[in-house]
Amino acid sequence: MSSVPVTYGEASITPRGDYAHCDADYTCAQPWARYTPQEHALFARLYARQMALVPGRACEEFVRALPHLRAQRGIPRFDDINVRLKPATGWEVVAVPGLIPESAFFGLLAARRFPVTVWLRRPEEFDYIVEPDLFHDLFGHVPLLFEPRFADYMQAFGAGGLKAQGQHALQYLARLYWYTVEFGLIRSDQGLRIYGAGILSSGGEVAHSLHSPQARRVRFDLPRLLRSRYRIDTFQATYFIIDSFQQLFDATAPDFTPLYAQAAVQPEIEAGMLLPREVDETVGRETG
Ligand code: HBI
Ligand code: FE
Repeated sequence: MSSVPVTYGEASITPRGDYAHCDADYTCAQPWARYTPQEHALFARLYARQMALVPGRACEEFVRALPHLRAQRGIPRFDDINVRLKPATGWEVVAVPGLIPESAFFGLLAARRFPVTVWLRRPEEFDYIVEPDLFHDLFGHVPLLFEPRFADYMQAFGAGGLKAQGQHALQYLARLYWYTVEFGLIRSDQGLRIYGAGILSSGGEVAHSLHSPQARRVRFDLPRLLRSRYRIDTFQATYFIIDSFQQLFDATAPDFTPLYAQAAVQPEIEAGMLLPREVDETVGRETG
């Protein structure tokens, strides 16, 4: 299988990784025995950095599920995580060489199979990497697959992606994925909390997402979100806040076709912009 350029966000990336040995569905074996002590140590350093940041900022469901990864001391075996994940929500972690074409990606999600990249970033990429690597996928995405409602949303998102026709729909679904699964915030009794994997796996964006006065934080509104552009190479300028994972799951229930048609005839909204009369939810709200 050759590595084909994959759209990731609004960019097209020729992914890193060895695609020569993956199956037709892009899954491959996790080369666990080949990870070096240096890679295990780098993974553990990334884990420790995030563990100093996420308590009190990540949603409770994420923090509660983290121990299931058993990843404090180094790279876990995906099969070992699946022993706990499968009974919890029917999901399993599968290994992939890296970014895969949308159709394959949606197909895996629809089957409750979450693709986790097998390669880990280099030490010099400790602070920032554009492409999703093993740490981003495993630490950022897998804990919330233990949360039943969110797990159902991820499966519904995959099924929706398989139904989506044509590029425009994929562009809108990419925005939905970006502004929820990757960079979503959620309201809690203690204030705003993070559930987006792109934030939770980032050294700098955890604080930025909750506290930066440069960012806009608006309530989740699907038609508005589908018009919202984003950047993949900077901290986000706009964050969407959901009230609950149930709200997110319910949003995927209706047929999206009219939503795509509506978004296609309305102007796009640049990242960081507010619509007239749109409230920035951060103002005056305890975001600690
Ligand atoms: N492939 N392995 C992998 N991981 C992703 O997060 C991913 C992908 N392919 C496409 C993609 N994400 C995005 O374009 C989604 O919005 C579909
Ligand atoms: Fe991701």
